[in-house]
Amino acid sequence: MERTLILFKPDCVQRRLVGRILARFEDKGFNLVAMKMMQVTPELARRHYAEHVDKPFYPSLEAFITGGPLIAAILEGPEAIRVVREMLGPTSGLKAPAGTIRGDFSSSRQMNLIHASDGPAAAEREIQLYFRSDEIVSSRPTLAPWLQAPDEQN
Ligand code: FUP
Repeated sequence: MERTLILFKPDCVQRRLVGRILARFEDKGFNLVAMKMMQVTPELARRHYAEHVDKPFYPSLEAFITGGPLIAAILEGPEAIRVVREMLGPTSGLKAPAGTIRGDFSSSRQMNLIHASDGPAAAEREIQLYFRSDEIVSSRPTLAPWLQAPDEQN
């Protein structure tokens, strides 16, 4: 089982797409273990996007991500980090194939609706950035035996 951080970015909240996109993750069988609405501060934005702070597009990215409320959540499931990234599609909504979230709902590189951690190290770092440990629940969903066979679960 893996955990990954996702953000329903401000464009997703403003466009009222949170319910439809959350439904895709629920339909796939992911377990939602934390969720909250918040406003990202410039300081948190700089920590989250540390690898991009010096890039020319950063000021615009910071204005966007701090420009309205967003919803942060943690999804749990087998190979969650890779599977969620594949459900999002490539960064730009114009390049993302139909059937992916960005491909179906976004026509922008910046306003691409959802963030998801891109690897195990990022997931660990980003989960700690957005959630305290007492904000994360630990419950095994009763549906689990109907989502994977016992010999597939580790
Ligand atoms: P991703 O991992 O797909 O979210 O994308 P990146 O880590 O490469 O970029 C982080 C965010 O920066 C993206 F969500 C979109 C934004 N971005 C721009 O706004 N302009 C660019 O040229 C590249 C990325």
